Amino acid sequence: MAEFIHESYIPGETIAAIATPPGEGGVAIIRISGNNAVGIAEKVFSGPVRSYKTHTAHFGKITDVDEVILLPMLAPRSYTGEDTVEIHCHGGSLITKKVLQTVLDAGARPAKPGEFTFRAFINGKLDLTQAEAVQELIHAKNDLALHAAGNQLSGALSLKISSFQKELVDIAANLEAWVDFPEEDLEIESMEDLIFSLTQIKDKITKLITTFDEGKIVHDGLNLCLAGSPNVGKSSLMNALLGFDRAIVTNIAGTTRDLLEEEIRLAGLHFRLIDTAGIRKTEEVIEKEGIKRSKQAISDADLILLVMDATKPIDEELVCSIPKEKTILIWNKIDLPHSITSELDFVQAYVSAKTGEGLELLKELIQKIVWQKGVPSKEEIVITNLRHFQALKNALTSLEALIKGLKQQVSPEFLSSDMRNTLLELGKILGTNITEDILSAIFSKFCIGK
Ligand SMILES: Nc1nc2c(ncn2[C@@H]2O[C@H](COP(=O)(O)OP(=O)(O)O)[C@@H](O)[C@H]2O)c(=O)[nH]1
Ligand SMILES: [Mg+2]
Repeated sequence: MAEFIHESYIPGETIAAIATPPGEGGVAIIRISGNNAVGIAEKVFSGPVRSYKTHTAHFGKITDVDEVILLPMLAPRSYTGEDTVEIHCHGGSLITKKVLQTVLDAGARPAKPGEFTFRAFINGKLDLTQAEAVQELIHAKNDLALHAAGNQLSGALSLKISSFQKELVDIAANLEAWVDFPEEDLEIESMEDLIFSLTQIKDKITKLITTFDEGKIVHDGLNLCLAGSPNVGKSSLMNALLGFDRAIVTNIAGTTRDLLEEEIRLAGLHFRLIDTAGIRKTEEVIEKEGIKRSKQAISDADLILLVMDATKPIDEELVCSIPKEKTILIWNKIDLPHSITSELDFVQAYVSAKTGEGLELLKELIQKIVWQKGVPSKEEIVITNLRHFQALKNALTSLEALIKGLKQQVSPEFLSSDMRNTLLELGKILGTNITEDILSAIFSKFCIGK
């Protein structure tokens, strides 16, 4: 079991790690943070590190290892809020490890995954949503995810949550006064005001919660599944959409037997494009299993690309089995003489995987349909994190109980306990009132050096 960060956390203890990804590159960065970062850097570096001004770069040597640039960033103006020194060395994996070892030998402790960001959080440089945003920024797979993470890092979500908290605290003050002096009956008028204000906050929280569906599209991407009879050109279309030959294409029916998955970016979003085995009746064992998987992929898909061979009659049974609401019916092979006569109640597109004709229109159509599902605008604050979603839902449940209780004039103690729970759940999002193991679980998802 992974050791929790907080269990070994000693404030100010100096830690070090390689902050750049493993492998070879132009430059690699070793990061040192803690009370003794400067002292340790001075031990291993050829120059007088203690005399350097903060945020200045210095060329010199790490004894017997490498020529480097050294960059001190002193507290509190650093990522962690502690004294930090970065050593930029040549990006060979052996050099990098040796520089790190030299630093460790001089007295630093190896940092745990996420420990730099953990310290930034502990030292108040970032609240929890911002710390989580760092992680999301690193792993963002599309423009919108990048933007959402950037928004969150700049504190937009925190601001929104703390504005809810502030409004609630104001109301709580009224409520507590009433709890303390119940003999002074709350006037009906102020009671109605309270309910009104609480309902407004409730509506805002509800609105934020509903962004989670969009947030999931941004964060996780969507499944696009290519389906259809054998030999209609599903694999050819996969390759054409990707722009390289990922799937094997032959004129033999039953070529694709397993699911093939590849990531594709369209219009600022990312999709998992899944090619499937063509659906037909068969007794062949491998193909049969392939078809079973195709059917599963079709039912899991967010959007089905049902491919038809425009030169052939359609397989009515297959077409009827596909859910229309989440499907684009694609007539392929329109470079050949074809006849598309049937009246089908599907959104349709006409392409040639061979010549590329119609592909741009198809991409636009996919975009349009996905957008209708609700893709957030860049300005909108969306919830992309399950932890935030759950805390907001819990906050909403308590808030609803509070409003109901007020309306039914239940005993004041219940009201203040609902109020406290609402505030507690909102606080969890920002990282106040949060247990240490939850904290560690969040930060342990980070990479070492972050
Ligand atoms: N003329 C023409 N042939 C195509 C087109 N798309 C696929 N094919 C051919 O149709 C055959 C089956 O293609 P494939 O992609 O393997 O179909 P799948 O079984 O649905 O994956 C191959 O011989 C392809 O070259 C197209 O748009 N035009
Ligand atoms: Mg195929």
